[in-house]
Amino acid sequence: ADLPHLLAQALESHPGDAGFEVFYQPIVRFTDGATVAVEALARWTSPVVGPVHPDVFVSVAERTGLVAAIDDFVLDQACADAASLAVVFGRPVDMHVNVSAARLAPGLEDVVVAALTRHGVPASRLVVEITETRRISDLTAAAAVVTRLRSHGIRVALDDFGSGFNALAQLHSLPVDIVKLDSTLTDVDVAPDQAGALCRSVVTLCDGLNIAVVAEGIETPSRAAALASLGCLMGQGYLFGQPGPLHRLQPPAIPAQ
Ligand code: G
Ligand code: G
Ligand code: NA
Ligand code: MN
Repeated sequence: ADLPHLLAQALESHPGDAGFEVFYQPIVRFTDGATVAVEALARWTSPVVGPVHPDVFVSVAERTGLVAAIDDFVLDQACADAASLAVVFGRPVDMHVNVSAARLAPGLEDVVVAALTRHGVPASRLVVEITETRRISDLTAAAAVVTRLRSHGIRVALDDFGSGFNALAQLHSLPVDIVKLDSTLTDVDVAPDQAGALCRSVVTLCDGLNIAVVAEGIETPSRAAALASLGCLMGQGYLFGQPGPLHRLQPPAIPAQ
């Protein structure tokens, strides 16, 4: 089947009626295991070809200029789900949404603020993750958009930090609140080594800039312990939870007395 065509068809009306849904994955504080936030992630089961891997449909969408439609659907659904998420976790949690770096242009602010307003979600609950698959060509223009978002109290994160283009130049130019340390860099052990030294340096660098660090790809308790010992406060990964639909995010059952 012609995936670009199927994707365009799915996104032209209401993506939720064409197999798109939003999964959530917890972001956890290492010290006490509390879920501080969830990341909203797009999933697509095409009515024609079945489940399509997100790496596949996201890259097709980016090539065909459709990724904004996915980002906007996920943003709106995440805002619509904010109240239910607060019920699941017993208190409000922050919500991270991905926004393609190509989307860092004037107009993004209006779309994001409109979604928050539509669903009555405070700006302080939202984190916009800049997901960079292409080089950000104009960092000055991108920084202006980041500043506009932050002027509303929306926080901004650099996603997959360290895996892509120009990580330090981005950190130099973009006034972000959070860095998400890419899983290729969090493959560290408790034993001191070069990988650990690199993680520690990124954490120190971010501390100096008042930027919080979330370590991605935390799959094992030893990795969580290593990152925590390197000064990282938060992590995300299969250890803490797979991405899943809202109805599968359940608080622990109250044990029988
Ligand atoms: O969730 P998973 O690791 O399978 O996602 C694969 C890739 O797709 C990741 O790079 C992730 O950031 C990206 N992705 C998932 N949901 C969205 C989305 O709503 N918008 C954008 N731009 N990228 C997304
Ligand atoms: O690029 P981004 O960080 O937005 O991608 C998030 C995606 O990474 C999730 O949707 C999920 O599919 C994937 N992911 C989440 N936790 C882990 C993990 O512990 N290990 C691996 N390999 N992938 C993960
Ligand atoms: Na990403
Ligand atoms: Mn992300």
